Amino acid sequence: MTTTSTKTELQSFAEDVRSGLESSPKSLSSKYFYDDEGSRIFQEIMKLPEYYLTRCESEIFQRQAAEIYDAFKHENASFDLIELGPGDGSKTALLIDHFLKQSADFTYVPIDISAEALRLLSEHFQAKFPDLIIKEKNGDYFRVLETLKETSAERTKIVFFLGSNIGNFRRDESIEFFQRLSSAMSKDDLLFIGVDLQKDPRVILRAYDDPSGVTSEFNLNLLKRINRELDANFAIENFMHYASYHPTDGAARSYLISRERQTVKIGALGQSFDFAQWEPIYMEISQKYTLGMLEELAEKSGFRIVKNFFDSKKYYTNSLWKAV
Ligand code: AVJ
Repeated sequence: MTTTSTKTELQSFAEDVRSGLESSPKSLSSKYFYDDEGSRIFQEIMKLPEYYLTRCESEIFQRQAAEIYDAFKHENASFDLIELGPGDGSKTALLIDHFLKQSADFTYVPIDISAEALRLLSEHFQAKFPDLIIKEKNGDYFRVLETLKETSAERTKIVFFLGSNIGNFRRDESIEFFQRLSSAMSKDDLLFIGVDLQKDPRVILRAYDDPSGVTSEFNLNLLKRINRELDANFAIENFMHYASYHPTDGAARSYLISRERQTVKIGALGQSFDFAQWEPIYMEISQKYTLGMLEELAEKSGFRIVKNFFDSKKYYTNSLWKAV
């Protein structure tokens, strides 16, 4: 969640930008949205009245913490709560607060690729919950899970992947992601994911096309990041945010559209890229699921659904899966 720092990180960023802009249609990977500024703008998005996802997940945790805890401890009295990409951890904090009040025997293990984000989260959580045992792990999700599988095999693991982050994967990518997770987990370990459900298409579209322009800023920020980190000259005002939702495949997608014919130079690649007028750059997918799709996804990737928790509008689900 910080500025790309090491040589290899910068190189893979450059490589990904190159292959994206050489593709047809052009694309950029949404995983690069979250530099410091991008993370700040995402916090703004979560406060938008149109962006219902965060509020739905918080409502589920606020109202159903007891039921969630029952489902967790039904499996095992003591556990490791492992969170993939915790962000600011504000939603997880709602559950942790309840678990501690129930004197639950658990350790909180946040995993993040950014050491700085992890440090801030741990400090904040330790101050907020003095009794919480925190063992933060810096690194790649799968590598960390593999080591945990060896070093603490006897502990039941409950892996959290919240905030509809799974929505940023294509269908095939999400199956691959969960298959890798299940092979890094032991039988009877649990997975707890946040998933945005299909609903009134207009409600979904508005969440990615807010009139205040915050989502537009979020997308354009990636061009600014490329300018800064890869020595490029994108003229930001020459691109505009465009969001779509397709009810037939349940996918919200966002694009940056080139308002005019233009050429952009990327110094770090020693390369220029031509844009036709109205040519799109495909930026992000935010997949929305049906319960049927979710069941199929669980089954194909080595899990079965134990229980789904819903918000009052049934816009969103936190789904508890067991590795089989
Ligand atoms: C962080 C992936 C859940 O897709 O809803 C929000 C990112 N993009 N608005 C989402 C996002 C535009 C968000 N996730």
